Amino acid sequence: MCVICGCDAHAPDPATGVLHYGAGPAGLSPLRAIQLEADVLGANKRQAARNRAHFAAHGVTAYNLLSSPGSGKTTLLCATIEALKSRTPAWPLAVIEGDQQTSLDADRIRATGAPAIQVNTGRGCHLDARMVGDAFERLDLHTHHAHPADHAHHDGENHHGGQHSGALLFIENVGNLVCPALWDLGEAAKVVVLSVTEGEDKPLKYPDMFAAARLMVLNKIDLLPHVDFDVERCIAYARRINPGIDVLQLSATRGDGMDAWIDWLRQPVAEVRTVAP
Ligand SMILES: Nc1nc2c(ncn2[C@@H]2O[C@H](COP(=O)(O)OP(=O)(O)OP(=O)(O)O)[C@@H](O)[C@H]2O)c(=O)[nH]1
Ligand SMILES: [Mg+2]
Repeated sequence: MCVICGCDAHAPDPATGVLHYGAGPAGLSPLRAIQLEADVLGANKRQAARNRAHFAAHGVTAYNLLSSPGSGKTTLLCATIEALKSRTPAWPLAVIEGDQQTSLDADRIRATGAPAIQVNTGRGCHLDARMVGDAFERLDLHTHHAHPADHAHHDGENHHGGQHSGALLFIENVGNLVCPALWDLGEAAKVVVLSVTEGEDKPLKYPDMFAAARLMVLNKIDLLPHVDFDVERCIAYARRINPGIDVLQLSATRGDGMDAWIDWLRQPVAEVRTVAP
């Protein structure tokens, strides 16, 4: 359970009878939100800032992949690693895998030949910045040396002719469409993966996640003929929550949309933009 889920006082809506727990935008009462902002999330933000500076110093761009359990994050990462193998110049990359238990996902990543560190959160429902900082120190990517221009690149001043030039760190968060949205890990951007078996209403029902994400990957589009899922309506819902969100339609298993995804990853970091949680 997340300590900032705000499962305290509630008030029924007199018109609808719906019980609302927490009054703040993240489901917190204002007092509780202020207290936690000052300690738990405040400490996390400071560590996230250290991670961000650390990544920049090593020429690393980090992406935080988020979704409900089973949307296809690990499958997408494995397919991405395979797709990048044929691209030149080679792009150093590594993965930090977050799950409550097991090393199954890190094992799947390592089977591709890419380095992966598994973080088990136990009863925790999200990765925090300290976990990611600790894991990053154990990766060879940590010894990757930034191109002299990469610092300017991260400041948005140098795009190396429009192509990304550093190393890539993928952080696969714990499968959970709620709590991980609130935790800055020092990433360049959050990427939310939504699969077409989950229903097109998810951006409206879990708005914090879609508000925090820079990109929505609509995965498992190979299943569209078999499910009742309105792609255009889903995209409209996502843009109602976050008008600037990018959207890519993809099948991690069949390969549809992979080129556009790789292009998105290779775009200049300044264009990815950091979205404050
Ligand atoms: N049909 C189809 N199945 C997919 C696709 N991507 C993933 N899957 C399947 O969806 C299931 C879950 O995929 P994972 O990659 O383990 O999902 P995940 O988001 O990493 O799951 P957690 O780490 O448990 O949150 C597996 O059976 C995958 O084979 C896709 O594009 N199409
Ligand atoms: Mg996974």
